[in-house]
Amino acid sequence: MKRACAVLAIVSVLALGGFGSSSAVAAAGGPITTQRVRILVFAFYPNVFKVSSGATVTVKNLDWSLFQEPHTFTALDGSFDSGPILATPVKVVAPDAPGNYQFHCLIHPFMNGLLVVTG
Ligand SMILES: [Cu+2]
Repeated sequence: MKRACAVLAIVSVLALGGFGSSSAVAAAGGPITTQRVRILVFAFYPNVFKVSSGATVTVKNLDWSLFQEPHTFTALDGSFDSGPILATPVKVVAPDAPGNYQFHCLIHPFMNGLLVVTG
């Protein structure tokens, strides 16, 4: 029970903005060319985010060190697929075409989110 509480506390901290901040350029209204995504306890942080077309999304799997659990960052329509993410972060290039791209983990489809690509 103590362990479960500790994990929940970590998730809460991360969900409240520990990860996923966009670049300073984005804050000024310019293109969002990079985005960091973390996977922790079978969830993406952030799980809804916006980038410019062709942006680089770097996905780090923190569950690898916790559980030796692989994950993927994969568009439902096949537009992008990280392949298995283990200890080393994987870079994925966002699609060129603006639109909404639902994504999930191929291994754990209940892990999901939405990537919004702008022009
Ligand atoms: Cu997974």
